[in-house]
Amino acid sequence: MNKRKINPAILPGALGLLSAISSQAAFSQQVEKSNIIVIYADDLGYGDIGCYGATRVSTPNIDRLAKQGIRFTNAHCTSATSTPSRYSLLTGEYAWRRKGTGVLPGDASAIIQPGRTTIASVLKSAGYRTGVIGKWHLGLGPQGGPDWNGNIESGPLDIGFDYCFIMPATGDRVPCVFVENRKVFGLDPNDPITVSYNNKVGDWPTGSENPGLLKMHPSHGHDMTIVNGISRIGYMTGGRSALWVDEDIADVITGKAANFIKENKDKPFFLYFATHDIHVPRVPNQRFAGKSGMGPRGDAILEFDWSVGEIMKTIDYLKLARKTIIIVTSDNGPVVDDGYKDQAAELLGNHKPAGPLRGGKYSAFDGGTRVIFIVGWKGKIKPGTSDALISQIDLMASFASLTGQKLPTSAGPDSHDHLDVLVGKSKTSRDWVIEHSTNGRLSLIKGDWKYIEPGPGPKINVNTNTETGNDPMPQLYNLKTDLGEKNNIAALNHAVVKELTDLLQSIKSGK
Ligand code: NG6
Ligand code: CA
Repeated sequence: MNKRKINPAILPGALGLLSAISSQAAFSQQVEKSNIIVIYADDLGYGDIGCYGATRVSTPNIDRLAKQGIRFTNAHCTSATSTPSRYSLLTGEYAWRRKGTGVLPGDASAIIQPGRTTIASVLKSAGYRTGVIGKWHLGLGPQGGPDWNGNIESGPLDIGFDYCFIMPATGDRVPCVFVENRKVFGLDPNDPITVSYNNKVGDWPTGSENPGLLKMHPSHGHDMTIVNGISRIGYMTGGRSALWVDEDIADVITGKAANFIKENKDKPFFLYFATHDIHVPRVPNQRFAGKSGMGPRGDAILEFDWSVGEIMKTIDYLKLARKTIIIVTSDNGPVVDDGYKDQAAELLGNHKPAGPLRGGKYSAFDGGTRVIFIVGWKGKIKPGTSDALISQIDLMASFASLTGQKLPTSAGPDSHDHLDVLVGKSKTSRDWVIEHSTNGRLSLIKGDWKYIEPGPGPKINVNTNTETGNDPMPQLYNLKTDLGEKNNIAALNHAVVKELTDLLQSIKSGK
């Protein structure tokens, strides 16, 4: 694969300019000035967006970005849940190579160690101002977890981000507070925070003991401490002045993201904007509540689209569009009932969150890990659709390439430079991608083939009603003729199964 090369063959609209630039260094300086924004949705499905086929919910802002840019149809996150996908995105290493990279509790310690090379540190060393705003879910603090009432060490600021405003884990996990740089945002020191995932702390009511206090009831799990009328995973007490208001999360983090852009409008910047939408609990602002006709899940999609629109508006207002690459994608596939009774299943109608794909979040089928992926760069890339096989894990090496940098030898071991594919100059991309399901199963896509490793595990996740893709037998699908992975043809294609099993083995062993 084309690793870490600097590719001057981008920017079709700027070819005249580029031909005048003789040296690689001069080229790097030109492109170095391009800002990068990665908007990372949570649990947004391949079929949840207008330009990917949704009709019951409208997403005009994302659709507009797609019209101005490239809409990828064969793009993949690395894992079917949040923490491992985010770990891979930031480090360029498959999470399944490391223990302890599954879905983390809200009091977990950092799983990316201070000083490690990340997508942010790479861009920082290219002179970018780097920020992360929104969902983190990669742990904070040294072993033992973060000091919520003091300085929060081992966080984004220690792995290349200049600024952070984050939710430590997920909306459904305590503590329900934001962290800005090293402090809990808005914390009153006289009301310190205590968090536990093992036993009840303090005297705040819980969902299991006090269901009458709930404005949204759990369908499975999520019955511990109640915050804002919603019971969560984990127990907390204290920090009243710092608690987020679920209805305002999108407004708050989108506002912070817009501010970050404004403050850094004169420098190159990298913004990793990880929305809480459309993860549970889905509690959109009243501007969106009831507007989709599909209940809170559909309303959260409207809210997500609004957030994307605000970012685009800010960029346009500052006249930065030709200088800013905006990527919109998701950390994993869709789920309908993920633990709260929010009518997502009842009001779905004919909407298909995963579009034509089988399975969803948690699953080894493509619904878990084939995601929307749009690259916008006004005036700089030729709008269109690309069916090139791409993976989020390549963003790190591709951005290194964009900024004329070489990754240190041990950094981003699984990340490859496919900048030319991202900007539509080429469709010759990865030969294969790896997908990782919640129970640890790996799948390999190569060309039209998809192979899913055999192994134990239930076929249906009974809580979420998701098809897991688990099977004691090897599975092989031809995605060209069978995108919905309905016909397992492993038994008819032993040679292909053998080839893919061997390839998977060699990738696992790092060859
Ligand atoms: C699961 C939660 C689910 C969600 C998921 C993580 C229960 C019963 N389910 O354990 O609601 O929080 O973890 O989602 O607790 S992710 O998108 O952050 O990976
Ligand atoms: Ca997720």
